[in-house]
Amino acid sequence: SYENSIAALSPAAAEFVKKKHQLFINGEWQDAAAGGTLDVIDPASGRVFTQVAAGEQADISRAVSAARRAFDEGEWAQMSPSSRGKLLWRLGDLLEQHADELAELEALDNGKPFNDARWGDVAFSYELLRYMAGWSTKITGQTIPLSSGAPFHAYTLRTPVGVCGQIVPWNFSLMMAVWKVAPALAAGCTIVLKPAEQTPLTALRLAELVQEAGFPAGVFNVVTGNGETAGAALAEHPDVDKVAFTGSTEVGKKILAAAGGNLKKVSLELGGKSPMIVYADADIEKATAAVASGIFYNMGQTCTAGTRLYLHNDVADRVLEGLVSYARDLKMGPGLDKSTQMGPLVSAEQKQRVCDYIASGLAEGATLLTGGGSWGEAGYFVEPTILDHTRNDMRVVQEEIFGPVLCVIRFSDAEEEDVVLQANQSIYGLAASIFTRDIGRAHRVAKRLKAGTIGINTHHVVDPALPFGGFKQSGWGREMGWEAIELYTELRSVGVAL
Ligand code: TXE
Repeated sequence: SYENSIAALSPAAAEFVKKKHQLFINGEWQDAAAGGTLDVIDPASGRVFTQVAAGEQADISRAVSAARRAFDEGEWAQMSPSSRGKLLWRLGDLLEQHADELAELEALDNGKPFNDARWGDVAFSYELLRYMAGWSTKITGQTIPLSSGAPFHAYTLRTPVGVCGQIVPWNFSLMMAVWKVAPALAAGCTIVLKPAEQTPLTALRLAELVQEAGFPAGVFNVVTGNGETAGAALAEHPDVDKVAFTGSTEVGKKILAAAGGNLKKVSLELGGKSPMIVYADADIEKATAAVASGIFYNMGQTCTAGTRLYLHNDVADRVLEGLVSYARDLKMGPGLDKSTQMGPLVSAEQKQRVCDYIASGLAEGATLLTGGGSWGEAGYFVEPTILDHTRNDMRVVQEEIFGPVLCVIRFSDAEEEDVVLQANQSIYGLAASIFTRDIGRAHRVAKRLKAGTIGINTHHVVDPALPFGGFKQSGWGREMGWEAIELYTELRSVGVAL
């Protein structure tokens, strides 16, 4: 129940939840100019448990001005790369010190299992901060011999892009924020962060920790609020130099249009419909486990979720038997209950969307192997669901469901070639995976699949050092690794007449 969820919070997390949640602008906590608030809902019970400020255009403008001042003048603009790196490392340490509390906030706000939040979202966030701390002192250009042989000493100079608007979703709220915040700070940028309206809490706690770490005022600002108001105002603001967005492809296109006003730099991490191909020669036990977590991790609300399983006929029964028993054994419950393996979806809207997709798949002729709809009396739970005998022309196979729904498409020996083409038949291209013991085939297919991240005998491949992003309508640019630093810097060519 709701009371049980709240009672399960540690004193530190409970104290944070009870606070008045304001906007963080120029190092100060402030109400929204218009005074509005948004309800925050516990998805395990459907009950409102707190409010946050509803920032709008005026608040975005205040935050952008603060970020502009911090970028152009003062301590941050003068700070040495090594001091920036130290601050980032300190922030990583603070996240680790408060890891349980942050994981509880994420589990309450988003619904995900506490252990996934603690060892997935939060641990990844502090490791990424440390990884990016290291880049602070290694952002270099090149010296370039001129092709004309002209008497010039020429070199490139890489400097921070400026004020960054960062708009993030609710599926990994803290982690999506840190994916963007860490490289931007390492590069020397300043930030206005707009978290998702469904899950604003960890971004606000992050702001407290940024302050505690000792970042100068105005370097990092958080404006909570709705997408159409606060988010849109940030994407179109003429004094923002770069916008980074993670979310739906539909909104990604709006961000792009809004950014057109001042042609700010844009990076987008959007939807996916990632295929997993299991060949007959795969290690079936390992492949089954990887496919199961490929689809069901985070209740399927993962942009890289393996939602389309292309499964060789010869091993289909064994794999499906394993997947069905995995799905049926998942312990469902509120994220704050430490024994929970599968929490609710984030919102009533998301639950409805996913249930409608399951119904549409069945209406188009899929066979239900397990699951099929909502679970429990309260909250936004959806059972882990497997739809067999789906086809590429079905909506469930083409559109992003963003829930725990696996679509199975079987193939035969004769279709070995065709299956790669089918896997590529999507407007998306975020991730893909191949399960086989044939090393030649694994590398051949890895090169043909049109996706930004490829797993061979594994599905979720993600690390602070590995560039992450999408082909096609899954986005623009690559986050993490050195490539993230490129997103947050501008390159100058300098020529010195000798
Ligand atoms: O996403 P939105 P929603 C997909 C997934 C899901 C669907 C809808 O398929 O079912 O999107 O989810 C802000 N200008 N993904 O509606 O709206 C919004 O406030 C500026 C995949 O929640 O894209 C939030 O902060 N900003 C995805 C952020 O955009 C706007 C993760 C994401 O919300 C805006 C989430 C606007 N006009 C959903 N409208 C992934 N790639 O992982 C909204 N926002």
